[in-house]
Amino acid sequence: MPSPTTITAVDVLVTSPGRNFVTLRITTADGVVGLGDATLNGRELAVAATLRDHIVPLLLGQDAHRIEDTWQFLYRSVYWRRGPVTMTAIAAVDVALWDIKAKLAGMPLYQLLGGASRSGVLAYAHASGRDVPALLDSVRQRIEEGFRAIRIQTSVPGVRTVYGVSSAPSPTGRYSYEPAKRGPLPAEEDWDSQAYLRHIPGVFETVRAEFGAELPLLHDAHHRLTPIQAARLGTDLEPYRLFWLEDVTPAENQEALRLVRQHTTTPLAIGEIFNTVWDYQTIIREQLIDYVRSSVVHAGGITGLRRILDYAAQYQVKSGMHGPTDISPVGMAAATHLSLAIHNFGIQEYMQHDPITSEVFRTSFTFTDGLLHPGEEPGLGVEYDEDAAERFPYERAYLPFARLADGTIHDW
Ligand code: GCO
Ligand code: MG
Repeated sequence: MPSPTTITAVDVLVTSPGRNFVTLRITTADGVVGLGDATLNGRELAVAATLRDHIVPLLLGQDAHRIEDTWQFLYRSVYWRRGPVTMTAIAAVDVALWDIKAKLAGMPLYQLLGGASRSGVLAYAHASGRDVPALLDSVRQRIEEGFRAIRIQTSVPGVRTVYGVSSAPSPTGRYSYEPAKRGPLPAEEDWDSQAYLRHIPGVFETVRAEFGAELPLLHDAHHRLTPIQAARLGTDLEPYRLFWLEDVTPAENQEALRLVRQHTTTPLAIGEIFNTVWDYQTIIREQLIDYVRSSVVHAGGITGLRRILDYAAQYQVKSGMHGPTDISPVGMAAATHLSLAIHNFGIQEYMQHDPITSEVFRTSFTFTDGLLHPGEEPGLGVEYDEDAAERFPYERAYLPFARLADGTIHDW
């Protein structure tokens, strides 16, 4: 007879309601079900295969209560530790086990993580426009939807397609930018850093003039600048008092931020592509950043991200968890529980999924007056409808890549 908390079934579920998602479902002998998000945009099936072929056999027969031991076992026993595929797979297991533990405790997950440290989680929305009037309309719309913090992305004269800006206005007015395009090959975009650096400060000047000094504004440079260019941008944006400037340089070079930091007081955020606390070692210890962008999904789950955030807390660095549409509703729910509980919460990205996504994922988190709240359901508060999921089979989709005018590949 297995004990009631023995893991008896583990399913890797791939579905595509509007976009691709990978979900891990762990079931115990007593029939308690936990969900984890295993979505890695553009490489979904690599994580699904890691889970299905290598990790599921290790979980069957184990005790679902042993979260820390399972995390350490999966991290250390692989030998080829770290990396996005492995850490996303570990995250999915970790979050599913936390979901089970919280359900068994009869509590929403945030209670197990120490209880609420605040009444709700400040969320920022995306606003974008192909020109400045369209951008101002987009900001107005997000404010009407209740958002109290807004990320600004805009087209750049002379550049055809820019990260974060929809190529056509959505008929519903909904912000519906989705960079991973379905199709056999990735889309090619173009880029010009000088044109971008000339254009962006004027955009922020106009947005500030229109919406006043108090609205928190954010911007994502999406890994495209050299350190000295990034320093210039940070300096030029200082009059507009950004909440943060994100991913100014390619994230893998931690030392690059030393130069940026020497030149500007614009707060910096980085880390959505990081996987472990080791990726943050230099930039947190030297206080080169202000916000940690890692999500629960790509940084080893609640267990992995909490380690990063506890380290960050010693240096007054706060959370700014990644929350684009490629974090599934399961990942968003996990983020909301963790954000409610930790002390060093900063802000939470909330891009909002296409309404069709809710046919597969039923969530209990709410968004009111600019704040997310995870709700009071035991566990994560997410249910997965497998029948609905089967109506949306996986479709290959790639993130785009960028080339400069002379054909050189650039960071996307
Ligand atoms: C953000 C991110 C995303 C990424 C996407 C890639 O700040 O929200 O930069 O939009 O581009 O997650 O999969
Ligand atoms: Mg980003």
